[in-house]
Amino acid sequence: MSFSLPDLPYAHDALAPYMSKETLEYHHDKHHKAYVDNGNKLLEGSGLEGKSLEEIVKGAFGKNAGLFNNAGQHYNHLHFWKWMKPKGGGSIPGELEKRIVADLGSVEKMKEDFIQAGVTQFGSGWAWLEVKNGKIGIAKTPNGESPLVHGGTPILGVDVWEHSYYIDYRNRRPDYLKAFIENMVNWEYVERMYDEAGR
Ligand code: MN3
Repeated sequence: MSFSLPDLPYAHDALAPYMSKETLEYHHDKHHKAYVDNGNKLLEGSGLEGKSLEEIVKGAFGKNAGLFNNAGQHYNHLHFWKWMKPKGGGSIPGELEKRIVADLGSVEKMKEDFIQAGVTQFGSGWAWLEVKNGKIGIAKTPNGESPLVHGGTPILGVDVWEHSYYIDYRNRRPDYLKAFIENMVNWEYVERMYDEAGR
């Protein structure tokens, strides 16, 4: 396989005012494209050609840093665009909400802990809701890593690299994370990934 850049599933200005057209033009059209282009160059001759994206990410982790960084970020961003939608946030589908309450205490606690994970990820990285050992948990990872390479399956992730929020929020990462969880998340897509991760 080779990597390709998908179109955004909405217009560049569709997430405003929480995430601007300018941010999405840079973040999707330039940053994500660079991961795709560099990933394709580094995939050649890596021995992982022909594998699925998930297999490439796991296979390159700890062995081929250049390929891992670009393929990992390609995987993270493919889902990141779908984890958001216009008029997002709001209510969580019933079955998923029940599991969040059972595993994390309450929806409010989940939101607090998710934001805290993003705030405390020093430098670049991601904060996550993951399924690990059959339970929903909160995680954070540096750079292009994700729960995929730490024994979990991501079901929601937020990019806390400065390129994701600096145009709109400057240094106010907590405000960006609050807007993400309250106004941008596509919970139906989170539910789909949760279902695919197995119960
Ligand atoms: Mn990014």
